Amino acid sequence: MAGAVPVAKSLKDIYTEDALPAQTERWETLLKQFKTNYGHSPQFVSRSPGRVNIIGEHIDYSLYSVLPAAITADVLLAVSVIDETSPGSYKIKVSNVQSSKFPSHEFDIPYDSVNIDATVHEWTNYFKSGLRGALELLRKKHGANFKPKSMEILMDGTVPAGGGLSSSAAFVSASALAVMFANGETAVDKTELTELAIVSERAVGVNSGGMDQSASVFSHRGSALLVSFVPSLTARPIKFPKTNPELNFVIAQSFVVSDKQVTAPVCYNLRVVECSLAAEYLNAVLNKKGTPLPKDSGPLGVSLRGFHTNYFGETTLSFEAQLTELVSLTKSTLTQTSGYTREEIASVLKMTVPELNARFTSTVPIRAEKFKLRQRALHVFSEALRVLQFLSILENPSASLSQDTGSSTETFNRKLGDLMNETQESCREDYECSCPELDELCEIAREAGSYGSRLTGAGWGGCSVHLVPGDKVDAVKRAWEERYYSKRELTQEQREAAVVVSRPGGGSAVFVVG
Ligand code: NG1
Ligand code: MG
Repeated sequence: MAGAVPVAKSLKDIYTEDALPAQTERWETLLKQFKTNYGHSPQFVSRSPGRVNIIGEHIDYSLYSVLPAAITADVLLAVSVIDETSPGSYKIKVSNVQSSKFPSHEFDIPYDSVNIDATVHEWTNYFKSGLRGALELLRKKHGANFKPKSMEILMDGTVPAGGGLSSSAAFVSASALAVMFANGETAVDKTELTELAIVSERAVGVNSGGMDQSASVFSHRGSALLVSFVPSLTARPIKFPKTNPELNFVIAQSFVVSDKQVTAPVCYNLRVVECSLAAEYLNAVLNKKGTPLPKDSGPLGVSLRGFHTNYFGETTLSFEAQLTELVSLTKSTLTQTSGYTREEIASVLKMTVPELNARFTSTVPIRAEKFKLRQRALHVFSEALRVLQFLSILENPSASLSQDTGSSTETFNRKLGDLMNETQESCREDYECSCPELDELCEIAREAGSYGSRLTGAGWGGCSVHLVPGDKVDAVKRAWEERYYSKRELTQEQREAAVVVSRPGGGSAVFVVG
């Protein structure tokens, strides 16, 4: 048992020391604004942070472990339970501190269903998807006739949207948590909350994996988090050893906005489909016993991890050796570098094209002539391997340095950084989820002293993450300013938010007001 979401007594329980002054001011403004909007104080605030992914990109939906960390930026929902129901429905009033960008809404929601129109891009959809997930859980606990409470909500979100720092998962997790708490669940189980947030977010139209919601809910201040999905969801805090100079994760915005909901048919959702098709294809060709892939918790019910397990069965090979073998099997089996048509894949899977479409491309719309199974599988297996290697360097720094002669801190940094650089190359070449601006930010940073630079999150824009020793942070920032940010038309606000030196923050929490 991972335990319950903490009920914080003070903001010190939530934020790192350097973030406290600004956060205290922000919370006071939120509580005041709530009073202005609704005429009384909120009863509680639910909070869930964004995250930066350190390593393990686009492999969570293939059910391989990933290593994210929560950031300070978060979603706050100030909430009050109200007594405004009608016989068939309850009321949800939602407003946002940025009211010109995110207009207020009042919903009368029927007791039996929460309607979400994923084709309309509407900010409150994320709240509704958290609401829907939480209600499913509440009904499982209290019976099908459970009647949710009416609520007034004011949101303040500081995670940039479409920026690869997972604003959506922070919003969905904070919403589900708020609904649970408002309905009397004062000890919300972290695993239950995460699992429901993962499934709920798919209702908004993106077939996402489970990394973001896990990072948002489970993170511990000062640690990254190893999130694993097999055999079940687990999250383990991972400390970074102290080095001198201290290592920092620096996050830099590209200001290329990639809205996953809009681009999903040719980007994110297409990759999810390609990975599942690669799993089926490899299984059909390589699994001589002909055992079908096991149904799993990935978005399409079959995953590369499922193929992996099916292929090796009981084995004495180490997990690293298995992944290394899978990389070479992919190269020798999936030889078509230009991709595979639906007809080619269907014939290997012994199904018709309509059957293939019904099974893999009907629940989420995608647009593609060819599916690049080779490149996608190569990225996934090699990235899963890099996560393991990264972890073993972190957990056993002296072993990984034993044959080295130079300064041990320097070698440690270089080894971690090299893995992050390899991730970026794999994302650019094989997964095709980078973009020229992200590549440029990485190039500039490396030249100015970053050990490892890569995109973070889904990519195609958004943020990048860089491993930079404390004495090089200023030089890297200056280089970006001169060579990247000064060449773009940015508002003062964007300029100020462009680069963040991140300390791993805490996960979801509830704060009782009063
Ligand atoms: P972002 O783009 O940061 O929301 C997405 C997925 C993750 C993961 C990463 C790529 C959602 C909610 N999240 O993150 O599950 O697959 O891309 O590693 O879609
Ligand atoms: Mg997101």
